[in-house]
Amino acid sequence: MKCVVCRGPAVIDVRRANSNFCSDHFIRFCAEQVSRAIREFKMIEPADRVLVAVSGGKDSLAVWNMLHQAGYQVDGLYLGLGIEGYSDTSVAFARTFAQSRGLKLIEVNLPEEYGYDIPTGARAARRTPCSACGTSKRHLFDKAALEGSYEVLVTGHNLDDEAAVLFGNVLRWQTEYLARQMPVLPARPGFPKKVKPLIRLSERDTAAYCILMGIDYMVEECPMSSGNKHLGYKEALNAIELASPGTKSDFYSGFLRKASQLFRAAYFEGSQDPQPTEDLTHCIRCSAPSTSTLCAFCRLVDKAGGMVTVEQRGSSTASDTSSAQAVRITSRAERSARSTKTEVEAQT
Ligand code: Q46
Ligand code: ZN
Ligand code: ZN
Repeated sequence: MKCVVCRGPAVIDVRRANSNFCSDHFIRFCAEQVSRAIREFKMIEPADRVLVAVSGGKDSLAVWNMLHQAGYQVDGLYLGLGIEGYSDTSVAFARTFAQSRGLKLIEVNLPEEYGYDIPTGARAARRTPCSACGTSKRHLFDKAALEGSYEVLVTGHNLDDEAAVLFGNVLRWQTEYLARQMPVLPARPGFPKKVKPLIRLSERDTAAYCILMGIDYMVEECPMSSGNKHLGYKEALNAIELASPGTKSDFYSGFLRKASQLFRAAYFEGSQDPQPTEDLTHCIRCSAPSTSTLCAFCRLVDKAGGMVTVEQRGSSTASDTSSAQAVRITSRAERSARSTKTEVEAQT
């Protein structure tokens, strides 16, 4: 297997691009895909101050590293969810990455600052953990970006994530969600600009990128994710992709090029802003934009806050792995959306 660029030994095949790459050219390929997405969708201007939402996983650390290497001013934001056996470890990966590159990591801790963790808070509020988590993340990411005067909030959603969401929206013809599914949401009063620079890279790409760059990341998925329907959609799309490489990317990029504006036109009468603000008022407690007197986050805090006693949580050290010099990515990686790193076999 030879690199399509330099004819040296390849370490990874990217079947959707019908290409094999050596380590250097794969890293350049990833950087090019990110810069293409940024250019095409006008995601980030050179002078923008950028905040990346960091989970300690491969996608958020990869995008943070790529943006930093591309010369953007980019800080990280970690939200501690208080999930036992997960949050302590994931924050250690985020801290280790930030320290190793001299980057700023802002930390917000739900149990300490708002009195609930996701499992107990969700139970108290009679919500699913991911629903309570989503409300908390949206509110606290927006708040941190606005309070820090960042121009852009970046998330690490990749091609697999976006294709799975699209698949779910199409299966149920959730046309309003289809109208809103964009890799860029413009800034508007009370909300920062939000962008997804990894839409041209797969999970397998970001895992390989991290290993080749020596970035240690949290491999384990959040324990609350089991039963998440998007994991099923990812598996279905991976099966299709295995039989017909490139389908996933065509599905998502074709939607952006050919269909998304039709849904937006139907819902928002030609407006480029897929998040109309006219129905919004302000939360009387936190003044965030809201459709009701109290915003969804403040209602959640009312029900869930005070559910945990704050205890000092020890932070484990970032562990193990990846001093890998070369990697071989097996085709099994295409079959699994859940444990990509276990599918990347390090050749030490
Ligand atoms: S962190 Fe939060 Fe995810 Fe865990 S509780 Fe669900 S939404 S699965 S990306
Ligand atoms: Zn090469
Ligand atoms: Zn509020």
